Amino acid sequence: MKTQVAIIGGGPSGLLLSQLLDRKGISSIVLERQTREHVLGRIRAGVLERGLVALMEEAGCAERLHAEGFLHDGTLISYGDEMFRVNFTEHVDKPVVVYGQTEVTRDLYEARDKAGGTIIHRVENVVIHDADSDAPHVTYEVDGEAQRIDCDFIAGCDGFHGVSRKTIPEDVRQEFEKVYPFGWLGVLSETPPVNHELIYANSPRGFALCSMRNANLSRYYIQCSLDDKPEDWSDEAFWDELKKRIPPDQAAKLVTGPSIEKSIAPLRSFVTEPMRWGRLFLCGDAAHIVPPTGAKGLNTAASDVHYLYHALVDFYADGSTKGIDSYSENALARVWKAERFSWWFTTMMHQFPEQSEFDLKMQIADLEFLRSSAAAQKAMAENYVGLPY
Ligand code: RFL
Ligand code: PHB
Repeated sequence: MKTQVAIIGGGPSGLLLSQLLDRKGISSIVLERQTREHVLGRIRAGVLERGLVALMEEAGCAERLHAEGFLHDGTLISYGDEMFRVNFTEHVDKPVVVYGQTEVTRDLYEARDKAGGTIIHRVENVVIHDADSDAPHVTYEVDGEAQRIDCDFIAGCDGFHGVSRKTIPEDVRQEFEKVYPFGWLGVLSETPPVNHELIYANSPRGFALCSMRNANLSRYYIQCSLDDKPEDWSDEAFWDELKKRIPPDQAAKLVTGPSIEKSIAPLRSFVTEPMRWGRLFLCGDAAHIVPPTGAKGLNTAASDVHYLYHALVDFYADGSTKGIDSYSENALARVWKAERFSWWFTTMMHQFPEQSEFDLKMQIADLEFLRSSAAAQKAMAENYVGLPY
């Protein structure tokens, strides 16, 4: 087979890139290891920056997002007996949209189907060849049969555990990592959200987050031990613990119910440099991971897609390699700022096992400053709604 861009990974980055390229007449083939049902069964991000919404609009996939997504123009932060609000629209005149990654992915799959796009599921043993030449190709197996795609470029959109990043030779690749000593236990339940805005809670018992998907679908998280297993936590134990970590007036109105999904995610900050090697470009979680506290993972994946999409469109329009040559630098400049924000917010909101009394005082001082300073709130709002591309 032949295509212009071979895309490895059919998560949100890969699908969005494929759909955007198609609308500019650039062909692509998406290779995905899992079934579509598996990809759509993963419950992940919930908060979309304006930049991602704009890309979905450009991709022709934003109709349902606009009809069903919720505009949030602020968020709540609690600690001790305090709860305060950071107002996004007042400080930076931009809201975020609460709309699940699952729905973003579903909308993109539908658009690719409608356009007759090629997405090959259940691929195995994907190998990238000659990415540092002018004629790269990808081999893989599907149903035990060997296949080959010849292409101009390869987009590595295959997440943290994919093959693309590891294709870049070790003497070229640099990795930067911080692993946090805790995870997030997440529960999805068909109950009305406790508040119409998200609540990020710093409690002496550990972090908690109250989020949502729609008027009758709530998403809650609590900080947990890395040794915990989802099955160790009964629904009752989860709700009891959540109530102890959020302000009492919110706990009193929390509607509980059976969980329809329960999972644990470890927290990590990770960046690989460079994000380009020859004709291979890394996008999204394949190149970087953030702890979910700042809601930046999917949004940073989207900014990578933006830079790569424009670089490829320029290349196919007039042979310009300017965008391609600056892809890694442009993408990384924004990635590192998202890393900084996610690390800062995570550090301020969680309990760390080795935390000293001094560290605790610093957390409270950071929170007090954020509560009382318009400048600090503006900086938080600017980062949360998304830095410009
Ligand atoms: P994905 O979604 O991991 O997709 C990669 C795809 O590649 C496939 N794959 C392969 N395919 C072919 N061959 C191989 N060898 C392959 N290896 C892997 C995989 O099956 C998969 O389908 O990466 P992508 O597209 O870069 O998207 C990144 C986002 O999924 C991720 O950053 C976010 O979910 C992070 N995240 C959040 N981001 C936000 O912006 N806002 C949020 O509110 C937010 N909340 C979250 C989150 C992530 C979470 N978890 C579970 C880590 C909340 C949580 C709990
Ligand atoms: C979510 O709704 O899943 C969510 C929201 C905000 C975050 C992380 C996750 O910071």
